[in-house]
Formats: sequence, structure tokens, C-alpha cells
Amino acid sequence: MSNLESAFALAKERYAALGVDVDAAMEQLSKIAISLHCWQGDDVGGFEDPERGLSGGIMATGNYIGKARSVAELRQDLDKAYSLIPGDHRLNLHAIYLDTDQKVARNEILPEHFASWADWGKANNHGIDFNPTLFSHPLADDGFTLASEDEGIRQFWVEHCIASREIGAYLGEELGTPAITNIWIPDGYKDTPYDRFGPRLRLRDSLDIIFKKDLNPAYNLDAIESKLFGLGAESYTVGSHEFYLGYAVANQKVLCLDAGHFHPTEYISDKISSVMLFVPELLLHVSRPVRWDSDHVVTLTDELQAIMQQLVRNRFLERTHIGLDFFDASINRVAAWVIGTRNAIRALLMAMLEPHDMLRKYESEGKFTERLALQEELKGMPFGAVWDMYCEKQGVPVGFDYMGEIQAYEKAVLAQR
Ligand code: RNT
Ligand code: ZN
Repeated sequence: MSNLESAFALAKERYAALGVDVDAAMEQLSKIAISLHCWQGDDVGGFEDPERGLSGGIMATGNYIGKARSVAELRQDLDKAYSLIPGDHRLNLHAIYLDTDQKVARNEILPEHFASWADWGKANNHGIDFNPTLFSHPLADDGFTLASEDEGIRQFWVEHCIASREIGAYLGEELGTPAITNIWIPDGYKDTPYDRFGPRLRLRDSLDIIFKKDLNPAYNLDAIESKLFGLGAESYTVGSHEFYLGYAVANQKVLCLDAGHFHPTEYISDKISSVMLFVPELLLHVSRPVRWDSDHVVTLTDELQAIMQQLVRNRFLERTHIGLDFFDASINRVAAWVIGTRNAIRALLMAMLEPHDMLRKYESEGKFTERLALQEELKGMPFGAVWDMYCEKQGVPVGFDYMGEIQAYEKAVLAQR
């Protein structure tokens, strides 16, 4: 027996003593697809206009070598990242990542501009999700899009979102798995507004028009993403949590919770069990806010574990779409994907290895001392041996071994750009 096998055998015994079936957990885990966000590969730049900088209150900092400069380079980097992550996963695309030589206005994007992505998804077994891009554009530079008072601007962005839903449906049909098309807008004010209601009325009306046409839910599902504030929109954000929660409940849309979009001491893990009573499905933007919505690479934090525990304990995985949302330009971008995604999967596995029956029983019986003791003991369980075996079985590097491949890729590919 190899070291890996014997460590796994011992771990399996330890978990079995708590009534946990390790093989069943690994089997369950292999069916969960995480949606990797394309925008980690090029600092949210996109390929619509290479000259254009970021706007809309989001920002990537750092200048590490090797940023992807074309669709081909981005796919090459993504392929590398997927090869180091156990399981089959999805891709989350933004509209500015279209594949065409022509200049196409945002309100004129068509499925054909994403046909090569559909082909790539098919060839590599990736479902694809989609996002209209309502930032980094002259018509968004005044800080308002779907909530703008300017009819022309509002109409332009409504058309962009309608076109995006059609592209989502196209991708969903091509790939045989629904695209989650997620709308996030930057609309808000730097300083205290007089009117907090008008923009929200306009946003609601814009959404109503955008969602008017029914699309087949087997191809496209609509999601909406709230935010507390953005850079330059510190005083007021039109699309707040209350706004979108209300809209999603009233219209039965997918609610997107981004881990960085709340007050720093407010956690999305505790929102999941409430919102799931009232919305049909959930989209998560798994991110890591450090003091603010900084979009750091996801690490194995208590909050990451708490999020995954909620999904597993309440059997919400079937109604939840897990997407990632971080962008760090100060480290190897391929490694950022690999580290963040592996952590999301690791946290899921940890949640699947909890002794659910024991914990529930102690709680129901009011045995809170036992509950506390067991929860603390779990932190020392040989979970890493199960994770290593999972990676081995899925044919990806075990532990830190993936770093060698990243370094080789950096030397051979990224450093040549
Ligand atoms: C911005 C939102 C949004 C973006 C992506 C690029 O604050 O989190 O999800 O990060 O659309
Ligand atoms: Zn987000």
C-alpha cells in the first residue's frame, strides 16, 4: 500500500466510527460542478476593446506576468487550470469575452459571437454560464445603466440584457445544461442622493422588460446580484440586497449572493437557509472580502466552510449554482483559479464528511455540550487524507504537487507573452 492509500484507509476508519461513509461523500462530490469565472484570467478586461480600462466600481490590482490577451490564450490558461482541479466544471463567461474580429455594440451581441465558446464547452465537457456586461463602457461611465434617467441609456442596457439572455439560452441548448445568466449592475451614487426611490422604480421596470420573454428553463435561468456599495458608489446602490431579494421572491428568479457584497461582519452563510424558503434557486459568487469587497482568491476560511455546510446539511445543492468571483492580478492567474476552486471543492468535501446524524441528534436532545465537543473534534479529523485520495482518483495532482505544473506552465507559456 502506498502512503496515500494507508493514510486514506486509516481516515476511512475514523470517519466510519462517526457513521460517515467516505466513499459516498467522494461520489457525491464528483457530481458537483463549480463555475469558474473567465475574468480571473485577464483582470476583468475582456476582448471587446483592449484599450478600455475597468469601470463600474470593480478593480483588479497587481501586474503579474502572463495575462491572457486573446480568447485563445484565455482558453489555453483555463484548460491548464481545469487539468489541475478534480472533477468536471463549468465556465462563467461575461459578454465582453465575445469571439469576433468585428466591433460589435453591446446591444447587438448575438449567439454567433459565442459559437466558438459553445464548441469549446462541448469538446471539454464544460457547461457555460453567462453575464451581460454593464460596466467598462462609455454608456456606463455616468454610473447608471438599467436605472438611468436617460431613456436612451436605459434602453441600450435593456437591449444588452435581452441579447444576453438569448445567448444564455443558446449556450444552454448547445451544451444540454441551462446557462445561469446573471445580471449585476454598478448603478449608484458616490454621495448622498436626494431620491432613493426613483432609480429603484426604474430598475424594476427595466428588469420587467428584460424578463418579459419566457425562455425555456432547460436552457436559460435568470439570476440577479445585489451589492452593498462599490468604489465611487459608496452612498447608495440601486440594486441593494432588499431590492433583489424582493424582486427574486416576487418573480421567482435565481438570487445571487456574492460573499463580498455585504457589511464585513455580515455573512452569506446565514442567509442561505432563509432565502431558500422563498426563492426557487440560488447562485453563489464565492469570493473573499478582505476588509471590503476586495475579491481576494478564495481560501479555506470558516465562512467558506459555513457556506458549504449550509448547502450540504439542508440538501440545497440541487437548487444551488456555485460560481466563483475573485480577481487577483498580483499572483499567477492560473494558480489563482486552481487555489480558489480547489478550496471551494475541499470545503464541500469537508461538509459532506460531517457526522450529520450525530450532530442532529445531540441538538434535538438538547445535548449542547456534546454538540460543541464533537464540532471541535471534527476540526482534527484526517480530512486531508480523503481529499488527497479524491484528487488521486480524479487524476489530478495530489496536494502541493500541482505547483510544479504551474511553475512549468508559467515558464513555458506565461513568461513568453
Ligand atoms: C461586482 C460583482 C460582479 C462582478 C463580475 C465581474 O461587484 O461581484 O459579479 O464581479 O460580474
Ligand atoms: Zn459577484
